Amino acid sequence: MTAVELFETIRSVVPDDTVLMEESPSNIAELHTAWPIEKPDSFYTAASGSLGWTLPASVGIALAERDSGRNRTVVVMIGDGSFHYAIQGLGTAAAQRLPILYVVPRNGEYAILKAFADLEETPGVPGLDLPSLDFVSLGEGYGCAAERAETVTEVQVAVKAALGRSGPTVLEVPILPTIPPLL
Ligand SMILES: Cc1ncc(C[n+]2csc(CCOP(=O)(O)OP(=O)(O)O)c2C)c(N)n1
Ligand SMILES: [Mg+2]
Repeated sequence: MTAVELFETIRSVVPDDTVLMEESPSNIAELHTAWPIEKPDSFYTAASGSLGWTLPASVGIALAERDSGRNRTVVVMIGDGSFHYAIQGLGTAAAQRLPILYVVPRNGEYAILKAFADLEETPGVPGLDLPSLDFVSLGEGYGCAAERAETVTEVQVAVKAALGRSGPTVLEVPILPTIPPLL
């Protein structure tokens, strides 16, 4: 599945007033293609580009949705690298029974840093691959429901299941890795 296919599939299943959050650096263009932001207060990301904001921020936003009675669905697109910068927020989301859907577009790498390496003409930078990470185990370890989906149909089924839960879900989806041009 491509990143665009993944994002389009999720957009087609969740409610129209869903709050979208993002920390998936190499896929931002695909996300905005598949999921245009048309309403105020419906999209959140870190303006600074610093990793580790979105996951704990999603806990705050979901708490506010519940406390205000607005109860919009919160969906977080978070890269397989970015996932680890403030992962302990998953424990709070689980303890507070917050129905957040965390989607991990798993490309197996720090793709945006490979793009920077291309831009800087520095081939072979070490440490930019992320093999053998098990996001289902990580999610379950923090008390979340967790699934892995590989096809459009599997993603649709998994998202519908997540929407029916009272607590958080981690959904790992392998995607085709791409290195976006930065210029
Ligand atoms: C706190 C912090 N540390 C390091 C970085 C540098 N950095 C920017 S993007 C990135 C990798 C993100 O990887 P992933 O979430 O898998 O997204 P992908 O690029 O693969 O889409 C890193 C380490 C940063 N922005 N903030
Ligand atoms: Mg990645």
